[in-house]
Amino acid sequence: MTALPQPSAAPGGGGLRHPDGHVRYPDDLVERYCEAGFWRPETLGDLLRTHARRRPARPALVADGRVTDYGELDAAADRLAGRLALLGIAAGDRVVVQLPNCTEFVLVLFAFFRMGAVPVLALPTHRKNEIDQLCRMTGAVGYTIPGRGHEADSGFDYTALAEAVRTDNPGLRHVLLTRTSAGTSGAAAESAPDEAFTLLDGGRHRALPSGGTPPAPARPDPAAVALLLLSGGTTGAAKLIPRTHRDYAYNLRASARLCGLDDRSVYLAALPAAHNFALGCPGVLGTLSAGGTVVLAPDAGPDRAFALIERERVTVSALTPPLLALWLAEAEWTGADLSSLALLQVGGARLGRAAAERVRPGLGCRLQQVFGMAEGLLCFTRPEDPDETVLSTQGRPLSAGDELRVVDAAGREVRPGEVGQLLTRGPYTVRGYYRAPETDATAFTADGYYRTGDLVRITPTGHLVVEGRVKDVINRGGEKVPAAEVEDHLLAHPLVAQVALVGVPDAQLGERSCAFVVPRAGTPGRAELAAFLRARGLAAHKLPDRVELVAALPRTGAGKVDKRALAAPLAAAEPADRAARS
Ligand code: OOB
Repeated sequence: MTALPQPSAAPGGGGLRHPDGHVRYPDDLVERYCEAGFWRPETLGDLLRTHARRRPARPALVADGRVTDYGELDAAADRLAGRLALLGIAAGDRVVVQLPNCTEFVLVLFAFFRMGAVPVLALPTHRKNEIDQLCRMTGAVGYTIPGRGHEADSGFDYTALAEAVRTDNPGLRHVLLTRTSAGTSGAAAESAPDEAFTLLDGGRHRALPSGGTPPAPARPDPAAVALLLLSGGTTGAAKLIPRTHRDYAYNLRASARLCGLDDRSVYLAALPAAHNFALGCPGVLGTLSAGGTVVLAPDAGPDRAFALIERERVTVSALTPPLLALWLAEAEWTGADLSSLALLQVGGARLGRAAAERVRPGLGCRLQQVFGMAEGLLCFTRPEDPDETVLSTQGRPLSAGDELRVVDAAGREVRPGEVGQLLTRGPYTVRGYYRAPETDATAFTADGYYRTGDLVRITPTGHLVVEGRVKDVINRGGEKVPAAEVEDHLLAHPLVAQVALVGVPDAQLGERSCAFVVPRAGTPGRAELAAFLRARGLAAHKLPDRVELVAALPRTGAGKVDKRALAAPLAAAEPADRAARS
């Protein structure tokens, strides 16, 4: 958006790769981002320090009725970092973190940030296939999972998963479990927060080492990778997004400022906090950077969320469109007092106009549309925007340093207001994926723009409207399903000769997946194929919602499967804007 100089051409995604796996920003932009004040010499581990020093007794986290104040969280993160260092986890080591929204999630994140260890953020719904992939891609030395107390909540045995993952990933030296009591009220209050984890060791639980005073970990370089986020993806292979301390610190600080967060703000983390939206846009970390209070909800269902909003006087939260629909339905008859809620962010998938219009009358708060991606770029409608803009656009870029191009299929910039693929770069958008030079060659332009795969148009006021996408990803209510990944697994089924996974419009989720299968023999049905994928360790949201058997897959002139032709009859049966009208 700003008139920045065009950098010299280099091969696509061909920036210099740092030994820690991220592609560096070119020197001229580093200088510019520092001079503009976007980047500061700060680390994510620093983020709590000021508030902890000034007002240690202020509540930082509320989870399951238990309050952790700033002083306590700050000190516990240091102690936990020390104990993890004694265990042998070092700066630069990767550790997969798979935890629901709970105190321990935030605590272990800060411990890793301070040690310079790099959390790899898995979602609670990920299963063996996804976790194996994360371990392989990162060479993770550790894996953090919920202990039994949490299992009771989710009904899933993460301990068994961890044992299986460890068998297939010998480099995985440590499995950290939240303690049985942690995350549930009762006994949790009695144990210090840094006692929140135990080690899983040959089927037994062992305490973390605590002998002697652990050396204070050296403060990481603000330019180093702080965390790895999972990409929603534009192609088949899973990809990780390396976010550095200073770029992510800017991401969350600028988001918090835009949303007007301060030390009176109370943010309800209803979406998984491991997802960029709820983590740093401004989310959990942005709220803590502003000195506010984070309320952690184990799920986003309206029952629990409304009770928390009333009890904790929540002022701000974030949702995807399908969850908003549930909240709106519940709000019609709930007795809960939602009057503290001032702002509701909605993003992750396209929000229909009708649902957008119901937010203020239904929930009594302002709506903010958010169009974002874990790769970086965030667009927000602003509090001061006219209603029409908030209802009909997905916002405008967060930063004056964000550069956007909208291009046609040949890569040429379209005329203002026309629809094209969005390309972007800026002070918090990555220049390449983690250790993936081949993907980078197509996912980024020669001059470092990320090809979002989203089709957008830009209004005269600079707001974006998302019109569709060119990437082969199904957006299932905000959860992204990379079609090629699921197709590869389905092709392994003995009865499947060919397959194409296609998104079809759906009133609840915006989109659901349909697998068009050319059978080799027999009639493989939905239940059988879903069970097959589940057994291969795929997360539930990737299982096809529907299976259609066909004699052949239609092809485009170029010989590729014509997914549009496949989806058309199903789309006609379920008009695309029905979600908007529901
Ligand atoms: C968020 O992040 P991801 O990485 O799970 O997915 C990014 C993709 C975007 O490229 C776009 O295709 C889609 O999700 N998307 C939207 C949207 N917000 C995201 N499509 C239409 N309308 C929207 N408002 O989804 C994400 C990250 C940070 C904040 C919010 C969402």
